[in-house]
Formats: sequence, structure tokens, C-alpha cells
Amino acid sequence: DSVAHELAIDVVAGEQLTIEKIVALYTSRDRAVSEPSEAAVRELGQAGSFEELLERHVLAWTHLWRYFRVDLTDGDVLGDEALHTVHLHLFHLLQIVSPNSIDLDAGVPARGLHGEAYRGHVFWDELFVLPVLTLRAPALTRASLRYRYRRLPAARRAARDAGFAGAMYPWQSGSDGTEDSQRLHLNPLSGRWTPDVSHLQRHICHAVAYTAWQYYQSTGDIGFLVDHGAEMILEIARFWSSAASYDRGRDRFVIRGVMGPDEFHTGYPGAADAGSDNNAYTNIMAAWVLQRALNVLAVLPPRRRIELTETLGLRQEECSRWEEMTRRIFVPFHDGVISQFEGYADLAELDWEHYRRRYGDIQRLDRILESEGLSANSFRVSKQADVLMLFYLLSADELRALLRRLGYRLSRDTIRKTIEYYLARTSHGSTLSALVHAWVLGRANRDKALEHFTRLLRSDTAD
Ligand code: IFM
Repeated sequence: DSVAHELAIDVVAGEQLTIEKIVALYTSRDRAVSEPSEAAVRELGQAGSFEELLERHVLAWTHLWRYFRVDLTDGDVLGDEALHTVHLHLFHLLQIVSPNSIDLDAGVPARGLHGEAYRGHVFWDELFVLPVLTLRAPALTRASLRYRYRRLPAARRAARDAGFAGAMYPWQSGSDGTEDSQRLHLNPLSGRWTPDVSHLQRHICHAVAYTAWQYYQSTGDIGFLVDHGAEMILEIARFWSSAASYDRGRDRFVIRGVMGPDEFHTGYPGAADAGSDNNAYTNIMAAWVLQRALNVLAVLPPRRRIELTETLGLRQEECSRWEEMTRRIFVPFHDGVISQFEGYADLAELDWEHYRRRYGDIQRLDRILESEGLSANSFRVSKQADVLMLFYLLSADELRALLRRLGYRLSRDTIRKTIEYYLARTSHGSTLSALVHAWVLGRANRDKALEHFTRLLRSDTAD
């Protein structure tokens, strides 16, 4: 289970002994490799001394840092600690995704290389990571998107097996792109195992389509779109089209039985079926994806468009349905705010003060409630930004235009009220929550935004 090296050396009291150890690591999955051990030995033969290696190492980081260094102009407010922590996070990020990983078949695992939680699984976290890379080293984003492209066949199989069309990316996945989400969750507070339906977070598909489109928009890399991006976006659009059903009574398309980014709500209180209906983030972004798929078809060079539609068997009726859906997907509202999902307003309000007083740290309210014999499903409580993800990914103008096309009006007041509404009902049980809130509040409430930003920075260094 371990790789070790024992050295037996005669030492003399008072004399200094320095040991230099240089390691070469190869696997049979590396590119341009025949026999890994031979490659490692060859590499060691030409690696040079520790000093020489260090020099090359420092040079490589200097090059990366020219693109990635961030300075905080508001140093007085945030202090040196904040800057160091931002740099620490960038350092972590670049250890996971770097020029060294471009030719590897590597995704963006949630915990990077710095913690064993999540077993190296890949979730939707690249949605937050790739924008940092795209503007500074777009080749890194392209490599990560190609990792997703190579798993398109697995996503197609998953969609087919679940009775859908197109490609349904897995919520948690590892090497081969199949769904690896846990099916049971242990609540350490109660010692009970409860069903885990987080695989219903179909919004992972939005993350793949969004990052692919955003990469294309930021770089103008039409080659990527032609070879890889278009196919992923079209297949994801197809999935959403098949996951939605037409509700005649409403004359709207609805998407049932999913989980939003807020992982507390696994279903309706007491319901046998898992998932919620018409999660606003899922539905609105589905409309966004369908619009982008139509854009993709419009910007592809004609020959490639024909090839792709032939290969995918994409028919005109399907595209007409997509167009129709961008005008008719249902979005729930209540009390002048966007509802997290249909029926959210029927849930009970939680006595937040009582829980804060009683437990102090209430980030994992789901576990606290379960240990009391209750369920987060019954309350208006969120683990992390769900509706507010819309304001994270889209500008107010974009969101307004999307909703206008769907026949809904989004006033400035609705935006303000929606943000305040969910802010008051979120426990920030995931660090992603503070990230999204810092960004969303940055537009209107900078003091609060700073609070979230500082909390986020400390999350890895202070606990
Ligand atoms: O992807 C996240 C999820 O949104 C919240 N729980 C942790 C996951 C991995 O970071």
C-alpha cells in the first residue's frame, strides 16, 4: 500500500548530511510512453540535480503567475491574509489544472488534490473554475471540456437508460463518466443512513453546456465548437427537450422530479417520489441551453451543420420544439419572487433564531433536522444558492430577456426581493454558496458581499 525508500547511512556527530531524492513518475496511460519503468529510469538519468530542477520549477511557476497572479486593491479592508489566501487558492487550482494536465484525460475534481472527500469525483464545480482559466490560459479550459466530450457516449447511454434522448451527464462521476453518486447518506448526528437522490441534479448538464458556450464566446475558438462543443450542446439540448413534458392545462412545458443545486430538498414532504417539479434554475437554464443550441446551429459552417445534423439524426421538428420551449417553459413565482421550485411557498418557515441559538453552527441544517426526526424537505431552507445561481451565471439583462421571451416580467424589484428572500433562508452548507453570494451581492450590497468573500477565503484555512 505504500511506496517507500529506506536509506542506511553512516553519520558523524556534528556533520551535516543532505539527502537529495529525485522521483520520476510514469504510468502506462501517459502519452508517448512504452514501458513506464524504463521511461522513469530514462527520465531520472537526464533530470539533473535538485538545484537544476528547482530552477525549472520556479521558472514554470513564474510563467503561470504572470497570467494568474491576482492583487486585491482594497488591501486595507481585506488585509494581507486575504491576499495570501487568494494566492493559496490559485496555487491549489493550478496544481489540479495546469499545462501538465492538458494531455491527460483529467477533469476538475471537486476537492482537487488536496483532500480525499468526494473520492476524486467530478461534479459541476468546473462551472466555477473554468472562467478563471479561460481568460488566462484557454488551453486549460479546452482540455477540461474535451474531458467532458470524451464522456459524451456515457452521457448518451445514461439518457437512454433513463428513458430520455440526447446526453445526460452524471452528477458525480469518475474515470468512465458513468453516474457514481452515492445512494445512501450517513447523518453523523443521528447515526442513520437515509436515501441519497443527489443524482437527480440534472442541472449538471447546464454546467457542461454553459462552460462550452462561454469558452467559445470568450475565445472565438470556432474549431472547438465545430469539433466538440456543438455536439455536446446539441445533445444536452435534446436531453432537456425530452426531459420536459407539455402541460396542456398550463400550455407550458414542465420539468418534473429533479433536484436543484440546493441539496436539502430531495422531494416533497411525505411524497413517495424523489425530486421537485419545475426547479426555477433548472427550467430557466434549460431555456437558455435550448437557445444556445439554436445559436450553435446558426454559427456552424454549413458543411459541418449538415454533417452533425445527419450524424445526430436531428430533425427540423426537434428544432421547432426547442424554439417553442424557449417561449413556453414554466417558471414558478410566489409573493413577488422566483420560487425555487413549484410548491416551495407551501413549505413551512423555519425558526432560524431558535436553531442558531440551539446549535450555533447550522450550516448542515438537513442533518440537524433529520436528527430531530424532521426533514429539510418540509421547510423553506436552502443549503446553497439555487435560484441565485441565475444571477451568478447571467447578467440581469440576460435573465430579463430570457424571462421576457418566456412571457414573464422580471423587474428590478423582483430581483432585489428574490435575492433578499433566499439570502434569509440559506444556511451556506457548501462553500460554493459563499462564492455565489459574494458575487451576486457584489452588485448591490458590497459590505455583505465582502462578508461572504471573507468567509469563503477562510473556509479552507481557518477550520
Ligand atoms: O458540487 C458540490 C455541490 O454543489 C455541493 N456539495 C459539494 C459538491 C462538490 O464540491
